[in-house]
Amino acid sequence: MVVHHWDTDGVASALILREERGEEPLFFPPSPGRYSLTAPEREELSSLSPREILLADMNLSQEEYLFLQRTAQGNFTAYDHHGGYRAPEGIRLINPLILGGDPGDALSTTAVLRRHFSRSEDLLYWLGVWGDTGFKTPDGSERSIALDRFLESEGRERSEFLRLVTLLDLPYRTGRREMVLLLMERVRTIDLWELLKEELFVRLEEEIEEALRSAEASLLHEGPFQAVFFSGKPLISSQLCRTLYARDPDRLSLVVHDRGEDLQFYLRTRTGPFPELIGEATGRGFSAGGKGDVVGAVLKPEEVKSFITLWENLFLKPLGIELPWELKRRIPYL
Ligand SMILES: [Mn+2]
Repeated sequence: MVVHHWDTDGVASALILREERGEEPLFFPPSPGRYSLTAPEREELSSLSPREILLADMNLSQEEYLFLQRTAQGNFTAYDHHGGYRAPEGIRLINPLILGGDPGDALSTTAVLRRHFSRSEDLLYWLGVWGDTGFKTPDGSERSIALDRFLESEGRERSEFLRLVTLLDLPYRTGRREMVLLLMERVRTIDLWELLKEELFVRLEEEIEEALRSAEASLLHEGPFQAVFFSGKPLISSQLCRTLYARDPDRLSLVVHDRGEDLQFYLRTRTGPFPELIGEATGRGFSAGGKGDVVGAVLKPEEVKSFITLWENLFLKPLGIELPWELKRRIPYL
């Protein structure tokens, strides 16, 4: 069984592990938007009695590592490239960032797997690397040129490759786990490049574009803010926030996604970074993070009020900004 992240790097990493084992695994991604397994997912996972479990592109809680280790009767290995956590005790973990390897091998989990299994820089490697780092890789850089060389050897255009990176990301963006599972079944039987012609993914592309359009239609300009408030399943907050920012980087770009059981908060500004806000928020037990000029948080309804107060005090006040009443009114659970 391969438990894997539901984004492009996670999907490509799961496919590398399938190749390396030379067997058909069960693919078991957690629900999109979640970085842990729900209680029913854990129950299902145990009931499948896997002989071996491989974890790709995710770091879990200590308790969850032990759960997977127990469920696989010790036949458990984790492959990852995220930093900022301790090596879980008694767990086989392959992660150069945690184990003091070369950070250059930690671009993506596909890069970690390439090194670990002595593989070539193939399509799966590049899909993971580009999924995680492509948006911040400048044209003309060494990595970008290496990608072009690879694509030339494959006889493919850069545009086809970029679309493939996006297609592997689409199923999770719908917010529906069954779509990720459908993708994993499809890629067992066809060549990855063939996905570009699959009807299903063209439909998903339209579904996500429609969700982006309708969310954007609610765009508000208030004071120094440009803000979007939306609800529903699609996981499009980070993309929306990046789009708003690109359009007008002088404004504070705010995206608030009411997901029913929780609220996703996204803020991107030229005046980031937000180390004080993120440090204080995580110190108080909020699920918050970010790097550079973006901060994100997933808040339970009962946490919204105290998180927004923290944000006003630690970030807005020092900049002399007051949260406009019209925006305050739109934040659910406040
Ligand atoms: Mn990754």
